[in-house]
Amino acid sequence: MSNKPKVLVARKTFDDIVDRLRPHFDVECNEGEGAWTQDELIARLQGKAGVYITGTEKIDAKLLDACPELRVVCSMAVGYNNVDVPACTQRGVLLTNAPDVLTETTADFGFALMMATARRITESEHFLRRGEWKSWSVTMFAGADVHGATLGILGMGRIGQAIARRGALGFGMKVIYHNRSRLAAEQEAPLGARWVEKDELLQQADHLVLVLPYSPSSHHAIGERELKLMKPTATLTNVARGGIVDDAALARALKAGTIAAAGLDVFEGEPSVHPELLTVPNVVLTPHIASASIPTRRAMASLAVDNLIAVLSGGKPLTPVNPEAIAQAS
Ligand code: 8YV
Repeated sequence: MSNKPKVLVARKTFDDIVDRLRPHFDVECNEGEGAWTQDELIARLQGKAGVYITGTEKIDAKLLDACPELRVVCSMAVGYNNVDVPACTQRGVLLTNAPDVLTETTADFGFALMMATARRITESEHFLRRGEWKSWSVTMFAGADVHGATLGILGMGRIGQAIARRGALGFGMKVIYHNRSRLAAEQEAPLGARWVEKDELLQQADHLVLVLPYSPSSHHAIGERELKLMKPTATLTNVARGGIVDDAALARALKAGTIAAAGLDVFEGEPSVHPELLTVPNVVLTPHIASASIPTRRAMASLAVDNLIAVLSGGKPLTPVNPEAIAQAS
């Protein structure tokens, strides 16, 4: 029997990247396409020093208490609302995530989803596929312009700034944003970006894009009141997390024409989607794929693997979320 540390790869991922773990560790992998149940995850984590996860596995106090040998959790996602960070820190378990490597790809997708929503691309494609295109008319699927419009960004972190660059520099958009902290003047200036209060953002944006992390304080940051503040011609795009938008309120707003359209890559309770959202035509729906380009998914996986190797070989984590856990563990 080998005395290499044992690690678990909780979701099927790129074989050649997982193979980089094998010289260092005894590796057990989820070879199925889906996620394990929580009980199975806990059972498979027994005796493991490290685990590779995605943004979906739940790492909570119950799991940590059931897996006392676990020292490090390496996620291939940038968002970590699936992990109870204080519970990890208390138990000396280090969490690493995958920032930066997915910024540009996620921004590409956010911008594409916003454009598809504004220009009614999927709605018109469905119409065409149903064989309903019998004649052409001047106002057929006429939507909103993106170029020159006001781009509102809620959550101006790395991805928010990358979307702002696309809007300001590529499409001549006027950029306004709301974030807990303001960007430095030298970051705002090249984008012509202006910090505004959240209500002003909602009132002024022609296209509002959500890119803020999920936490109890951002739960339902966009609900009925906020949707009513938006322009009836405005679009809403969410590439952040389900739960930031009240999906039931959004479905009602889309039906009532409170806003023009929405583009959603994330949902409350995904992978199930609010049934009313499935019936409204003016919404573009995608299954949480904003970071899903092959090079980026490989970079995310690779960073998680590098973190596992670094930490369990006694080195420094590359992208720690709770570096204070290291002191707690020693
Ligand atoms: C992931 C994401 O694809 O990184 C994140 O936070 O939401 C996505 O890029 C997803 O979490 C699966 O890991």
